[in-house]
Amino acid sequence: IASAMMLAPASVMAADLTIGFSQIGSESGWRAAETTVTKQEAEKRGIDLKFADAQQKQENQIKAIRSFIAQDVDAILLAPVVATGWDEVLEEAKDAEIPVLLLDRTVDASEDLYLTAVTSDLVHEGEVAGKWLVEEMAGKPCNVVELQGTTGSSPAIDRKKGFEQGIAGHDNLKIIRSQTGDFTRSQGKVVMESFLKAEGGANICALYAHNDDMAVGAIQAIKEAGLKPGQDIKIVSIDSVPDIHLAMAAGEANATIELTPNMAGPALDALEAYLSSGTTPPKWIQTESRLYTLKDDNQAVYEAKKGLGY
Ligand code: GYE
Repeated sequence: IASAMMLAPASVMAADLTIGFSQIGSESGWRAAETTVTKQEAEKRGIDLKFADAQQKQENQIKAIRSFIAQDVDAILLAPVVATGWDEVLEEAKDAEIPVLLLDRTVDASEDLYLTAVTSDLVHEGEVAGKWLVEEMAGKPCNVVELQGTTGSSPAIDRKKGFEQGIAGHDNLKIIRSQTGDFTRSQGKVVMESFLKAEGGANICALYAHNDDMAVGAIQAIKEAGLKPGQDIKIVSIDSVPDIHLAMAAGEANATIELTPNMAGPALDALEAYLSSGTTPPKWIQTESRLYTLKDDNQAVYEAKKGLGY
């Protein structure tokens, strides 16, 4: 990194920058919003952004990174679909002296292989969800089903861990089923249908979904089973996309934890400081999370968010 710093011209203006962005895909409304916002943030800075959509496949992300290296871009933004398998290609970027910045997910790789990671505290998000359910159930017995995010992704690992921490010590809450819905509405619906079939709706008291899109799919399944989402089955999820606030305004979901889609703003600010004045950013730039419940004006939140590219 030091050598890259020496090589960076004293005053690298954003207008000169060409940046490669390896995006996972568009599995959720939140992901679509992140793409929209990232393009806006690059535009604002006069950055030439090369965008690559991996359709959820790590091998496509690795190919995209290699292509960016071949093009000798100034930096690479990477939202890593899963946490493992990045060492080799990140070494290649390092050898090419191209800084890599991680967005919204982390990797199990040595910290010297990326400049910084801009993410929320994914464990904390799960913990907030768990603590909300503890308070909501107030000691009453509650069988919980869990829709996990993409297997092997840092949010799926950390949000599961955080939720378990949040409910620890409250034996009235029991996770009776837990399976991946791959962060999508369609899979969220299919897996929730299988939970309802296996357990019977009467035996399920709450759903914890690692993102709102799976919760929205599950709401459909709960309705088709003749049950009332938000009442017969309490629902807590994460992202705070517009449609979950629409569901909450209708009383069909109960809580969501906001994840900002603007990871690129802080990332590009850190990159510019690094390239222009050699300021090395912290390895983790944490974005804030906030809980929304039925106490909030969810219709107003929906109206405010619906135009932001979700
Ligand atoms: O919660 C989900 C998207 O990586 C934290 O990825 C992000 C997650 C987000 O599919 O909607």
